[in-house]
Amino acid sequence: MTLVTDVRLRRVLDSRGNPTVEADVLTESGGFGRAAAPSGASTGEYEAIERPANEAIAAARERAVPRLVGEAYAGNQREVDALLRAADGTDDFSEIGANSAVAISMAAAKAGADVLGAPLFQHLGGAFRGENFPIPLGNVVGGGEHATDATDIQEFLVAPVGAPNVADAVFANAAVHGEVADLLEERGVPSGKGDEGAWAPSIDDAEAFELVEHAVETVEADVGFEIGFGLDVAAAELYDADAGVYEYSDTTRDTDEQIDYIADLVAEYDLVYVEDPLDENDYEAFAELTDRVGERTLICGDDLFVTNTDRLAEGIEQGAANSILIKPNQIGTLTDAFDAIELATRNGYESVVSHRSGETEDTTIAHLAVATDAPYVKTGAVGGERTAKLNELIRIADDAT
Ligand code: 2PG
Ligand code: MG
Repeated sequence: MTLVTDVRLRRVLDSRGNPTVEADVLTESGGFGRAAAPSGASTGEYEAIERPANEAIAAARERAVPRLVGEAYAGNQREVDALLRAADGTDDFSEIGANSAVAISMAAAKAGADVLGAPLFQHLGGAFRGENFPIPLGNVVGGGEHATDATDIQEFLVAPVGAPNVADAVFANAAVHGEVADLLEERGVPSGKGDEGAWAPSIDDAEAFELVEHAVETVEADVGFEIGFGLDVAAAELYDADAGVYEYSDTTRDTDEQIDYIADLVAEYDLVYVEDPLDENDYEAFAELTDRVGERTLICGDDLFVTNTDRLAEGIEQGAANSILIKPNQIGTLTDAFDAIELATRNGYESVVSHRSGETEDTTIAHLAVATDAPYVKTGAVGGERTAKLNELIRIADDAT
């Protein structure tokens, strides 16, 4: 029933206005799945390779599509993904492009779910999930590679840890985003938005901390539940490897100073989540920071692990971080993403499922987060390509009860 009968690939727009790969997978019994690849800006050095959309499509049509059509079963995800790997023949999907690979992989999963008449999260293993729902991490202020002339720290995230349900959590994040806008207006600070819809004012990190803390307190008082504070430092983008220092607009910090700085921020703002606080090659510094603050917060590896089991295994060995960011396009297939989640879980690491800064209306990550019982899902606070995922989470929760 789930035998793949056609794979169609096309270029569609992503949220930055760039072309990305969309895949349709059709099956024998009329099953249909459609998915599109997201795209990063602050990409990790060790990510699978994204090729220009037209090249990735041409290469996948030549190498992968003939191996799948009439051969693979969309309901058998491991088979589909193994065929994609075999068709590509490299470790990093540099032949067919990780963008073609991930679009086909996710579209096959959706086609498999369609044949079963089940929602994607159930097909992906969510039938036994508990009452938990992933808490959305909402990016409310940001800069780094996602906006010019804004904060050094890439993302100031809010995490409504006390929300009684997913809808209240989603609306709380949007309310903090709105409150930040009011505060900026009161202070006469003009602001556009960055790639993920977060405010990107020309302020320094210290002011951003104060602003977000203030906005969180106001919304907390209003909604009556706890809202935590988190960061994606994206420190690899700040790190100057030759000089061995992290370059901030107003100062530089060597590795020990960076560790102290982050540990102090964790204490001062009671941070519940800190992503990529250190350079992507520095397992040792990650281990030291995790040792210091890992009991009280999640130290998450994004550029450090790039959803890659080899890199995660190294991190586990060294005690670097205590959670991993899961982005299927960093590694190329859903199977690889699941393997990373499984390895993480077996070793007591939490898995946080994430969007990219360049996104489409695709909702796969919302289902992946629910299916794998992720404690957090990082997918912005506002903006159509972000609300696509957030609203899907609300629908999933609604359908499941
Ligand atoms: C990140 C992501 C998403 P990008 O660093 O975590 O927020 O950004 O997709 O640009 O890598
Ligand atoms: Mg990141």
